[in-house]
Amino acid sequence: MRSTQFAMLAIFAGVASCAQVQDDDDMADAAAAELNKLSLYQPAALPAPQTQGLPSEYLQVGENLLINGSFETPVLQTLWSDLANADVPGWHGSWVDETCTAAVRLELQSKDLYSLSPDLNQYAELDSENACTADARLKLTQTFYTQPNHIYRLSFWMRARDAEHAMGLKVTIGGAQTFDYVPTADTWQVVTINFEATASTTTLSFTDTGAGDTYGTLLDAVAVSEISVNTEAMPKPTGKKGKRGKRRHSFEGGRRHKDCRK
Ligand SMILES: [Ca+2]
Ligand SMILES: [Ca+2]
Repeated sequence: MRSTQFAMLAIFAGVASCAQVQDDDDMADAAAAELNKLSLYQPAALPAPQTQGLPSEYLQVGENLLINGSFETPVLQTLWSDLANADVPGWHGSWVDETCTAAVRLELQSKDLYSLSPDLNQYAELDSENACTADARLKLTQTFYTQPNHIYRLSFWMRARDAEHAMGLKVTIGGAQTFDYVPTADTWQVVTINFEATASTTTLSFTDTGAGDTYGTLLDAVAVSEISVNTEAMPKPTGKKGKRGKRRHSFEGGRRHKDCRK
């Protein structure tokens, strides 16, 4: 009997403690529900410059975490240029042909070269020049800081340089999530992918998977932004004190917050 009473007390204490956690965590629960409205790893493609909307008025997209995502640096003095890695801030290129020991060249083009109306003035082509062979396809990567369990949005513009050559683009996020595309030559498309970070840094990569023939996939306007919850704009939980409502945060624990269910 005594042991039963002890067990009952322990259960009651556990429930009370759990209730307290939930009580303190009401706003986080509400924020979690907003973030859970997002579909992860389900790419959407729209004609540029349209971007996919957010499923809740309480969700907001933060600043772009990438450097030189629109390939506007350096400013080209010619209609196109093959540049060393060191001359293109933010990005690191490597040859798809890993046996090629020639110095990697990243190709940037001006909007005036083919009048393709990119984002701002310049964009990248992922099948470059000056490789060991005609296969000058590139893998472009950039690594940025993230918070595990927080939700981010990747968006980028893609287009095929022409319709006569075989085109392909592979996108990876954090090395684990991979998406394959066949860009078309008639228009820029904006691809949007929501993802959940799993580490304190995340690496993004774009690899040309078409034919290795110096006619490649065009890439522009790459952005990664955290999607957070504007809890200040949300209705406050009833019967609580006024200490709630952290501003512009992705509540502690990210999308999958802890709860008390067994
Ligand atoms: Ca650009
Ligand atoms: Ca090609």
